[in-house]
Amino acid sequence: MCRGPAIIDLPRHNAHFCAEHLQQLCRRQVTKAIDDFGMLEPGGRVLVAVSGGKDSLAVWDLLVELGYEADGLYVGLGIGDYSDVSGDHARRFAAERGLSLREISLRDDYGYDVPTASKATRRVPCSACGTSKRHLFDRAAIDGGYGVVATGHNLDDEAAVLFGNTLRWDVDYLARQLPVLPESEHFPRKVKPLVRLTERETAAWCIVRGIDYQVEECPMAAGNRHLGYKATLNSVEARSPGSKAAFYLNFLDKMAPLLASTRTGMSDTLGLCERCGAPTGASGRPSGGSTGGGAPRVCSFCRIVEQAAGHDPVPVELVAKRYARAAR
Ligand code: Q46
Repeated sequence: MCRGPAIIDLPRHNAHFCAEHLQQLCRRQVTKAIDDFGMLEPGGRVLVAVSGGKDSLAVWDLLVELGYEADGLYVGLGIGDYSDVSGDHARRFAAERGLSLREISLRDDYGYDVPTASKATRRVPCSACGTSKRHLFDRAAIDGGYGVVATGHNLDDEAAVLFGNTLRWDVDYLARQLPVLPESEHFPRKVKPLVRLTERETAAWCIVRGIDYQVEECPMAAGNRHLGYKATLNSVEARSPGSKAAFYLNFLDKMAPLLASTRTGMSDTLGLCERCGAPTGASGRPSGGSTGGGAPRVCSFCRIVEQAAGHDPVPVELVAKRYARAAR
């Protein structure tokens, strides 16, 4: 770009970048994503879902850089050393920059962790984990007066999900695969400002910005089929640079609008959980009907708490090995 020393080549942009131009590229792509999809109001307040990995720390850093009032929330998942190290990175990042980081611990605050939840509920770890995180981020945002939750999903993540949804022609999921999910009475807006950046680019952002992050893969991810989709897309990308971005960004441009009419307003059909008051699609007697007949309406998060909190803690390795075997 400038004849300065290059630190990275990005074949999809057909160029090499120095540290300064790489940062410009990242800021530009995030600004474009925010503007194109109306993710945030200028200078707006946002809660960042922080995992301690490169993407969540990069999105937090970029949002602060771009002038947003961005606070972090870290949810301790209790996945052994992986969670300990991830939490340390999140805390150090916030402390070094004087940013506000709130923490919730599944084990200390709710009496369970992800491996135990997986065993107790017989769900794959990522399902129990995802339900827990979604519930806690939504609740923290609403309680804290944040209208928006930002996550670190990047172009590789979104392209892999799109690939999976397309392989199954899962029209419901395809219709909802947007970088912004609008706020509603019960939910904050969810935004993904990194959708125009690949994970290699967010890693490079962290390196040039001096951000230490959790480099290990979550030990529970072994059975996660998105890793396989990512590998497939990477091999296409290696032969044809730019394919991954074209696949996902052209879907947003050309296909998502065609699917708009099939998008259903989910929150219209939700009831309220009798335990915690959160919106839920679970069936059961209507809210406020506790004296009536029928099973209580209980959300997935409260069901996990009920089943997992009384269970003996399950070692990470036990669950990780089981799902790694199942994935082979
Ligand atoms: S942390 Fe949780 Fe991921 Fe680990 S258990 Fe699966 S979902 S892989 S983002």
